[in-house]
Amino acid sequence: MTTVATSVNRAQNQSAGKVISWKPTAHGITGRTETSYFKISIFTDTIVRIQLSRSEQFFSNPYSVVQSPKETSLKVSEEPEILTLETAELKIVLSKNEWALSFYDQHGNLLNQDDPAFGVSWLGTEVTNYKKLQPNEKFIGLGEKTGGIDRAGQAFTNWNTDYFAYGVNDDPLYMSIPFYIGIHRQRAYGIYFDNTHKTTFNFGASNRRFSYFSAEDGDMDYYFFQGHTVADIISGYTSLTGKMSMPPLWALGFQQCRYSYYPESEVFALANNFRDRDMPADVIYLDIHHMEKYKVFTFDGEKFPDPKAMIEALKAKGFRVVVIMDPGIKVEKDYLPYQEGKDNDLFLKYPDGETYEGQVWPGWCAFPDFTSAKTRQWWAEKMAYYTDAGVDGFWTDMNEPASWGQHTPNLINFDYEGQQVSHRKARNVYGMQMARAAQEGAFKNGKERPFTLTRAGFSGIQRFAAAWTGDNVSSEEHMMAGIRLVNSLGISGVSFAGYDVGGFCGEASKSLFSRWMSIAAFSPLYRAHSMINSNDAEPWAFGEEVEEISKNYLKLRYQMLPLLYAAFHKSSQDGLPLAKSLAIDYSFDENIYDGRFQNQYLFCDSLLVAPVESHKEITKSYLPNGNWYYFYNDQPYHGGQEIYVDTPINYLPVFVKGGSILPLQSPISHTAEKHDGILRLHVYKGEGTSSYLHYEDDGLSLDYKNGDYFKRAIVLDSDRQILRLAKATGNFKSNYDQLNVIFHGFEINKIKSGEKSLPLSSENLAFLREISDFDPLPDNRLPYHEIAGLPSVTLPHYHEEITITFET
Ligand code: NBV
Repeated sequence: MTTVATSVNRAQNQSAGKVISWKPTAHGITGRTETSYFKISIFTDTIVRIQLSRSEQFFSNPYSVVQSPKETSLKVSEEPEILTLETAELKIVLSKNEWALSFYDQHGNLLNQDDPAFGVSWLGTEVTNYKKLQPNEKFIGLGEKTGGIDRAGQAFTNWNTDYFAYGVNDDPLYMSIPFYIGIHRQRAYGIYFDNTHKTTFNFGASNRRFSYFSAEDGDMDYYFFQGHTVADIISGYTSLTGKMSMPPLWALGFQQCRYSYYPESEVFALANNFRDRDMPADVIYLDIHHMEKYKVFTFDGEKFPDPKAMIEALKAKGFRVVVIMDPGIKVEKDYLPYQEGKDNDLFLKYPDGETYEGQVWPGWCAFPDFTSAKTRQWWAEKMAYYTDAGVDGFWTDMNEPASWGQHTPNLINFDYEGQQVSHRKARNVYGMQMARAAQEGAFKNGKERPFTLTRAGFSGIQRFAAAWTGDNVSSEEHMMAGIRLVNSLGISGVSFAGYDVGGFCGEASKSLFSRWMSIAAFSPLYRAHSMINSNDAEPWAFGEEVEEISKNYLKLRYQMLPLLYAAFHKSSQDGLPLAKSLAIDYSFDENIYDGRFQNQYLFCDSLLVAPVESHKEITKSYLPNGNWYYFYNDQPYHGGQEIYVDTPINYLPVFVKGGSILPLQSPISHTAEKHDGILRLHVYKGEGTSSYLHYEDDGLSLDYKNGDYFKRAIVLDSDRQILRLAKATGNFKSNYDQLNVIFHGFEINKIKSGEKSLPLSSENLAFLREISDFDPLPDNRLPYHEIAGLPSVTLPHYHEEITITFET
């Protein structure tokens, strides 16, 4: 390996300099500049990888990218001052006098441009790419980052950090995703910086010349995405770094956690409470007290004398159990996992070969090197201890990795798939590799889909686990911040995400808890959690009114399961999130970035959720272009305007997008319970045609991969008044046998299926049950709970191909 630029002045900025030579490669070009080696590789017509290194050998991250370059129609041409690489959708111009790239779309519109003087530069080992700030450029994404949705004017660090009770503007948190999208002049582009060191992203903080991304060390190695829409760019990023697989259906239900439920009798009491109170739930968590002295792969024999029997009994009540796993392995001579780790060389080590030890819950611990395949396999095998006992889900905590003192020494060695690197390069991927091991271990239980939840992660984590936003606080601002964190994770490939409902640290007030329960009913992951030594925080612990409100939204969540499940399926295919920041579909609408509206999001593409603090009784919401219906009473609104909405504590503002097809079912108390067999299709009048892809499978096994699913397009033509349910594909028999179509916004006198007239009925509908005893609504406000006289029709055979026409 040779290194260029031996006379580097490490105290001063040194740019890549002039392009000295270049030659074509199979997918692009490679060459040298005055101070570095470079490679440009075309992955697809819209995705290109840029690499610059000061050594002849390029370093890469083996963990995140799962796609390799495809055949494209690349054309390379040279002029005296520039080199041009062109695909069907992207033009890249390299200035040869001083390495600087400009990216254009196929129409010649400028998307992104290096700072002409600094382009790619080094300062010591630190490598940076400076990009010219574009007029009114907005920046979204970057995963689990606090702050507003537009990140312009701010800077962020990626360094996975255990941050108890973080502030709503603090940085960095637990997970690093160095991917962002820039938006300007009605256009967007994406950049994924594939460097796992500590990185900084500056979107015009403390300067007005450039944005930049830099890494403490390693190569400049980034992917550039061109797309017609922000959604295209996210799909591009998730085709590069992978998509989540279908989770088990039960993971979409309500999940109850606490630090910690024990002993066994308390866990049973919890389960019984949910069932006795008729509050739907699917998951109970066992936090660190389930272990003996916090030792992973143990159960405390006193607290949990027979875990297998307990889990079986919980399953009989429709509950799945998730256990926590921390990476630290207690240093204890006779503790088998410790011995095995030592004997088989599975732990992180100092460069002199001594095992690295840090302090966590069990005391002094050794840390499995999850960046080694051997260690991951061992860990996955050890998990048989849990899966044999019937545990279905795994929660990887403290995997930044966290330890007392919060300063893992940088010289610790990590295998990093044989690259042998230091903590500086490996920290950010450690948590993701622990989640990967956990997923492997969960898979070993046989035929069921695993559910894994992780705190730390890096780009690509969506392939291995769902994510939650760590130790948040019981406050209004945290409730709102959590929404933005989840939406930002969604922009960055992580669709399955959530926050601790009620707040982990502190005590939620009654109203805060109520509101949080209702907002999170519209979060991909619906999980409540609270800290040790805090008040009880189950949905019935705050009194009757909160219980009623929680029950309402829990029931609604379970009614929405067909919608949610189809949305998970869609996301597993196109990589777009379920909780969609409005910046995805309404990227060029300035209003959505307004601080007052930036927490709003689209859920499952049809529902506009407008979260509001719990103490507010009225709020302003912004409806983007289109037509909308207030969810609870069908009041129609034109989009493109700000509106006032009443926000009594029992109603979270939600609007249905015109043209939506919302599939709902009868409420059930857990996902394995039978519903009434009727699929209720709510169709909302919009403009032109709109469609929805209905998806079902057994919700549990991997058989869907072999064609055991039921999938069909449902298309609504609002102008011609036709609803078509296409022939289903797949071998799975639908879970529903009857179809009930409910029409919103249409005036209908006659309905026909083919030539046959169908009996039209009129329905009075409530999405939430009436909370009659409290009636917190002031007298002058409408009770929203009833929508009267909606036309509806029932068909006996849901699975058939159906065309319905309706006449006014
Ligand atoms: O395992 C205890 C907690 C857990 O409940 C929480 O969700 C994690 O984020 N864990 C952190 C460790 C200690 C927190 C003070």
